Amino acid sequence: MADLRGALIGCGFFAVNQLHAWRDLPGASIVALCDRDPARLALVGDQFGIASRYADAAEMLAGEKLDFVDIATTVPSHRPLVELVARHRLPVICQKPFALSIADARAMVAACAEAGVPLMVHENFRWQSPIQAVKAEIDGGAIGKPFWARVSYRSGYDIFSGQPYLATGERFIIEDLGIHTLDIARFLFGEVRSLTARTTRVNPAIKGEDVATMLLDHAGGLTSIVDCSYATRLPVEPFPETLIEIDGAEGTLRLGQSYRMVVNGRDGLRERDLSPPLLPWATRPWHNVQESVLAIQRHWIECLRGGAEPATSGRDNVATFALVDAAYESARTGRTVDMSTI
Ligand code: NAD
Ligand code: 89V
Repeated sequence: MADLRGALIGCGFFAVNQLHAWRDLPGASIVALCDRDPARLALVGDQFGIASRYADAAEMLAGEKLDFVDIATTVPSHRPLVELVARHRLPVICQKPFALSIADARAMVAACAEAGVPLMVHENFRWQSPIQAVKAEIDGGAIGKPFWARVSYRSGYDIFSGQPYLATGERFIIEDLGIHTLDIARFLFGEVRSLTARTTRVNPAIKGEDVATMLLDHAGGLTSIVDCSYATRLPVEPFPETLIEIDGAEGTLRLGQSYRMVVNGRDGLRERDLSPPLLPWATRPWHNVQESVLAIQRHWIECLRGGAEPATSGRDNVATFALVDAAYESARTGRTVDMSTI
């Protein structure tokens, strides 16, 4: 079967990971690149040996024969680009954060539904192998029915040198990072009925909040805490690990620092090292995130070939995006937000 022909829009900091993963995956190839910054276009095009290069996405879509488009730009361009691709009736992947607003997120889902094309949000954190292993333990009943959980990401890593735009937005940690950990909470514990959040900014050099603590009431009765910080100086820097604690009716599960999982459950006490593999092109400490890029892109190829809806489809991601919106609203008003109002 011939490779699916993909085009990538946005050749910035993170897109390089996506291009490495596309190069490693059988079944799809990136045949054209687009970036409005000629220097990035030339650098990345040369690095990956991709000769078809465009400064304008509309020109690329008019000039290339494609099977899908991968959008790796920052959020302001997501809606216009997704809608442009939908007008060309092509399947589309869009990086997180999906949208500037929930209205934009819903509009992109509607545009792709009307065009009859799949839309996946590149929400990769749930695809990290340690998170998948935690999900398998829960689903396998290792600790019985979970009733309490914590999804925690606390770091002092300088994220701003690689992604300077993160220092300038009104919204920072919930929109950029909390969106991943809220998605993990949905993935592991199901949909959310209500949410309460508190935020603060510790780093005076940035505009948005860099600490957030969120309390989630899940529809199944479980309560979870989702907390994140880029102002936390630990003796051993855990970036970019998500730590997880789950209490179940028949035991407990802990995913601790350095990817150590301890399950004290139905089958007694078990400890596993869930360190992700270091892919040939990966660099520590990003290798955990980089492995999840490979996994989500493999999933996309399987879904396109099999006609299945991706796990993090646009439709699915609207529910994660709603949690982000609810968190900002709760932090602003001091009130608990009923998710049916978002
Ligand atoms: P970046 O600024 O380094 O790169 C974005 C690139 O897109 C730039 O080269 C820019 O010139 C180009 N671009 C923007 N609008 C364009 C348009 N309309 N047409 C053509 N090119 C355009 O940003 P980044 O750090 O690579 O982040 C990109 C996205 O990836 C963000 O949404 C970010 O949140 C996300 N991201 C995701 C992860 C993850 O783990 N999923 C990690 C890091 C970043
Ligand atoms: O997803 C992101 O945009 C990254 C990271 C997870 C490291 O915060 O900035």
